[in-house]
Amino acid sequence: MTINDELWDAIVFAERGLVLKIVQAAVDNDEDLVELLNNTMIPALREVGDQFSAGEVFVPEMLASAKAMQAAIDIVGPLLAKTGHKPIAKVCIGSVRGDLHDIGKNLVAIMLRGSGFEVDDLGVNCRVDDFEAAVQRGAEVVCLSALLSTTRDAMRPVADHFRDRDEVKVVVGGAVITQEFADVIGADGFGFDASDAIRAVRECLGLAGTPA
Ligand code: B12
Repeated sequence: MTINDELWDAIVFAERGLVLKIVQAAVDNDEDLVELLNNTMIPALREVGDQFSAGEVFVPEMLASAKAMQAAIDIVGPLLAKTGHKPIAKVCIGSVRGDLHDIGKNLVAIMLRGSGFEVDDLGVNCRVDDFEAAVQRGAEVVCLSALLSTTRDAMRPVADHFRDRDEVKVVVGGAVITQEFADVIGADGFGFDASDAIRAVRECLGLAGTPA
């Protein structure tokens, strides 16, 4: 696993300008952007979370690192999302009620778009009605994201709402979500990270095993 130490430090210390410079150089040099995301950027932000847990940094520092990360994703995202194909299906995604974390949700949306799905991104703090409205607009899969132990229970009413609707699938994910939790609330799928989200969405649409 290759870790870009300079980019790691730039995210941890929230040096936005430096983050942008390094990521733009990676794009210009045709580096593997998925590897950069998975091996450096995401773990660096996780490190900030660990420092927050340990009381070494506080919300403002966590927010500054998140902004630096989001700025980098704004460069990388459109490149990952390029697809010339006709959409496979329409899905919607949102962070559940009470949850304002959106970096992981945004990444999942980018990767789904890059894998040929049309994505209706509902943003953060989404309620059952927001997901229902997206289904009315044509979403076949409802993707829910939660990062807090206190907000993951907000997935339950959404799963309950769509339980008897065979034509709508519910896929859940986020740092506090496990397969076990997904089973307990009766979700149709669980994805561990952005690539696994694609697998989960394809599987619940019966597309497993076919090429993306
Ligand atoms: C950045 C950050 C923030 C930023 C968010 C900015 C933003 N725009 O998102 C800010 C500063 C606003 C913030 C606020 C808070 N945060 Co915060 N935050 C983080 C941090 C450091 C990184 C999260 C992140 O973006 N990770 C990178 C992304 C790429 O990873 P990800 O979100 O996990 O997503 C991946 C997978 O989970 C999955 N995935 C995500 N969604 C979905 C959806 C589907 C359908 C699927 C299939 C997969 C999937 O794929 C993604 C890509 O690989 C985490 C630490 C951590 N270890 O997660 C804490 C963390 C989540 N925060 C935490 C806390 C406590 C808070 C606050 C309550 C702090 C406070 N006292 O105010 C508030 C809550 C605000 C709210 N109401 O939501 C705790 C949660 C603890 C818990 N178990 O509940 C953490 C774990 C930090 C810690 N170690 O204590 N936070």
